[in-house]
Amino acid sequence: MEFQKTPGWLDWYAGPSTPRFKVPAGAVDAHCHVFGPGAEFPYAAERKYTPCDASRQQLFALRDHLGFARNVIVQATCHGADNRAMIDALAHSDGRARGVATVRQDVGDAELHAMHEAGVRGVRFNFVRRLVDFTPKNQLMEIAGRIARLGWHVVIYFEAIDLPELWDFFTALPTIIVVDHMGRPDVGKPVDGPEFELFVKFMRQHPNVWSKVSCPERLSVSGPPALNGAQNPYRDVIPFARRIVETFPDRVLWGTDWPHPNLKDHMPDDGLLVDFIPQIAATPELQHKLLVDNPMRLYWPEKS
Ligand code: 0GY
Repeated sequence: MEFQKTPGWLDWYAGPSTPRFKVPAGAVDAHCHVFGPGAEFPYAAERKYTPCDASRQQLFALRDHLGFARNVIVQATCHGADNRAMIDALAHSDGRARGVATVRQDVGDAELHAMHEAGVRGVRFNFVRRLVDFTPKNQLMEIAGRIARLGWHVVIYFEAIDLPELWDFFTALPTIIVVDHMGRPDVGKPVDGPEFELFVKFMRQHPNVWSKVSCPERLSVSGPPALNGAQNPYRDVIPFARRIVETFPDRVLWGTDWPHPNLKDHMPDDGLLVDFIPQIAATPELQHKLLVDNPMRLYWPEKS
């Protein structure tokens, strides 16, 4: 099947630099996606964007280039609840990838068990309006109850401004909760201002809440060096990510977010994203927790 990319869509960066920062042995890229290829795994009818293809082979080549050992592949909204591309990637990873799926309320127990066998360890609930039509919360809560029995967790994606309204639902979830991209703070606001304080409180009051300190390229207002000559790429995101890493060192994860859906201004060099890590996790100990200990405890507990 032929798919026409969404206008303005940028392809992922094909020649990433070799990072100067060497990630620790066994490091996990805990947030990345596969897109199609559309001819083999068609994009979902209900999608809000049509991406460029980004195959498992290309993802695994990037993993090796950047020095990572493992991936956590998160179902992207362009595939809806059809998890075949993600599961195919898990099946071809030699056990080096685990997955986070999107499921509907009518998913069967046999299907959930098959996904578990394939390496799925979580479901993603998405509350970002430009990406999905919302699933009613009672349906999500029922899904959460079922996947809790498999020992899975829930990954949540939302904008900072929506946290107050979603708070009661999130805090009632019966599993570990992993927040994508620190709940998308507005980094133009102060790191100790009321909006980000609410997110810190969310993590402080609820020890089952983890956060990905990922996506500086998505959150940054200052942008990368090529755009504005800044010394520090994405420097405005650093205080936010650093605060979360230093306050909750045992509940943070990091990922490239390759192939970077929906970026229209610039496409990050994944090598530079890896070089960003020491700015948000300043010591070898913090880096090891972020890149190895924490993701292994959550996704490969049998090996950690
Ligand atoms: C991300 C972010 C985005 C998209 C998706 O599943 C998706 O389509 O997650 C976004 O557009 O902010 O984490 O990949």
